[in-house]
Amino acid sequence: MKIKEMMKFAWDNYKQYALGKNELRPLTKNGHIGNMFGGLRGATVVDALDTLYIMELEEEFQEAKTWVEKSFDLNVNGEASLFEVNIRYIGGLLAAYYLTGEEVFKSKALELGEKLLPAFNTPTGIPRGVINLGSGMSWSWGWASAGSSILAEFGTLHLEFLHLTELSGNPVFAEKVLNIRKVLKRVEKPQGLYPNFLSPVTGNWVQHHVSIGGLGDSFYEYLIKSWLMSDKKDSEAKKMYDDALEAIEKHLVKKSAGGLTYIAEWRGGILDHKMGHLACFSGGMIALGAEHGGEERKQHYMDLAAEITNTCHESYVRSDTKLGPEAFRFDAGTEAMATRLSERYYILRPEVVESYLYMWRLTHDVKYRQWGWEVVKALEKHCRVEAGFSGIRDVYTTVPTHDNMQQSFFLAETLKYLYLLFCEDDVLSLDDWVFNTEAHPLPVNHSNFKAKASVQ
Ligand code: DMJ
Repeated sequence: MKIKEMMKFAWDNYKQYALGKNELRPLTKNGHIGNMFGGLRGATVVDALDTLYIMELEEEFQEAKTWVEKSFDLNVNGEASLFEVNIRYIGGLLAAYYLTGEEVFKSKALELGEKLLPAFNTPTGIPRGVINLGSGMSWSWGWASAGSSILAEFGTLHLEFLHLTELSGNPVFAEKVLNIRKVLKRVEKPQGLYPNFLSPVTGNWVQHHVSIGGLGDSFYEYLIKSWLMSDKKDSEAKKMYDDALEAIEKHLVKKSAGGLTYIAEWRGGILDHKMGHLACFSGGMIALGAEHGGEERKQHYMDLAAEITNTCHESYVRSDTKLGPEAFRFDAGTEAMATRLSERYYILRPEVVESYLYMWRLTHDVKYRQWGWEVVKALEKHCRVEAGFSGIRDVYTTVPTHDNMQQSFFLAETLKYLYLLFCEDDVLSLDDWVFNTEAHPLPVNHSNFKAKASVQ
């Protein structure tokens, strides 16, 4: 199948030119380390493990596993993003463990999980965003206002941390994330909305910026997925999700003059009529949550999910490359297109195909497969280069302007979601698995669950 070939191509080039670095630079044919993972290496290896396994790229999976066994060093120093390490490394290792039953993935996940714990040593227990994995020192991002922590960062730990407790028998991981929820339940929500910046010292909001895109996004995703992962027992998470979505719909969901439904951003009560590529995951999330409401509610949310997914598809269709920009706007006569030069890029992000996958699984409307195939063709045409896949700087021109970066989430998410879109529903069934925000599958806590649950 075509998408399997794309994965093999992405992996082989990473292996040849960048194995042990974090990402491949496909134009210059070398590796990129970056500063998100605090000295950890091999982000692409760990992010790719489960995709290689699911696609039955056996030799390539063994190569990746051998690197984890022999070269993945956790005794590192440097500034790491708690969020990124959790979603990519812990998520990737946990998924690899659950799919294969191989102990090495479990022990690395647990060891790394321990190293993240000092970030929670704050007056409220809300973790800070940056941690030195060697010293355990932690601090807030310099760019986050007044030393605040970010909703999408501290709100995107729950799934992985519950599994760390489950696998280690150590309650500390679950305690940390349950405490985060307690703080969030207690704090007053303006109009029922959750702003993106919270002080880890006082537990109060620092700025009233609300977004279902960057800075907010996966917090909402983890609420509904916490409920699903608990086999629908965690009704507190479901209630928080339902209430949040209701507030979002009331205050943020809008329809453009041309009839496109979108989710705006909110700055202290003023709407910014912009939707980020990141926000396009929400079509899939709303559909996933809708599946489990009452009949009327369910139809309402399925319609909303379909409309948002359609809008995100429009942001792709209206570009010359048929790939969508980083952000698109609905103002001054613009509909679903970027208006600023700085928002025209596409960095191989997954959110739009992620929504196609959920919409396909939940409706079986063939248009979602067709839309996914449009993306496959566009990736091949505009992002495939001699030594891998690259992001592009401007989706509105077909003259190639590559950014020389093969993001690890392209292998973890974009290719995985595209592949699953063309598989039968029982390959990683949504009844048995939830995908973390980096598309790493974690098993639903059915009482009869065993590690190495079958993928089929
Ligand atoms: C990924 O690391 C995750 O999907 C995250 O939730 C958002 N950003 C990237 C992909 O765009």
